[in-house]
Amino acid sequence: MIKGVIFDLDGVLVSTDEMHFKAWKKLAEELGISNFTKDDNKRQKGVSRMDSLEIVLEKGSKSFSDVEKAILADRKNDYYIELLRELNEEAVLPHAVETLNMLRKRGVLIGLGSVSKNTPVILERTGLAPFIDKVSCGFDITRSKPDPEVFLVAAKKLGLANEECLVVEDSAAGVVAAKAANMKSLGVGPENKLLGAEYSSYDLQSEVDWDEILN
Ligand code: B16
Ligand code: MG
Repeated sequence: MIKGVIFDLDGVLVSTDEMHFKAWKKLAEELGISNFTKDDNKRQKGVSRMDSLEIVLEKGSKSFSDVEKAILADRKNDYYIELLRELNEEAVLPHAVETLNMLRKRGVLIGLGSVSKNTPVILERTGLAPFIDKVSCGFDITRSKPDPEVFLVAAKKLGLANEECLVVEDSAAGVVAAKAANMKSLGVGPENKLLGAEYSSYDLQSEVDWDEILN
């Protein structure tokens, strides 16, 4: 029986994808990489900041030392943080609040499993913080999805066994991480059918039978 649901953040509860894209695109252009596209950005979903940088750099021809790469990743994050200043509750995705309320009413614990180090800021700015029982984010882990660490930490913080948790994800890396954590998953978003999750739906309600999933 499912006693806790662990939500990914970007692309599941909030829409920050466009902000990530704009920030990476700005950095890419400064590096002389003019062909960084939304398809490249799709591959960055659920992937760590440093691994996301590699996806940008592989489109160019210059090589950089580890120190230079760390500076570039910080620069992108500065651009992203600047864009996050505009973030508010309008960025919360359809059915997110309704679903979080429904789960809480049913006594299901709610976890957050995101590799983003901007998770606390995003939860505050969107007003989602009060809906979440326990947060596992980039500050709690050393390995990014597809490693299961972020979900294992979330289950531990919720006080639940791994198999008592369901993961909700919009990225293939996140679904692989859930499987590795011995958790079933619900894939959402435009690619939901392609993610390899046990359940799939465009959003958090339209094709989801929560009674079936939870029991
Ligand atoms: P940051 P998730 C991921 O969040 C994003 O999908 C991914 O695009 C980003 O690179 C990563 O967080 C790190 O985020 O640079 O803010 O620390 O999907 O795990 O919620
Ligand atoms: Mg995501």
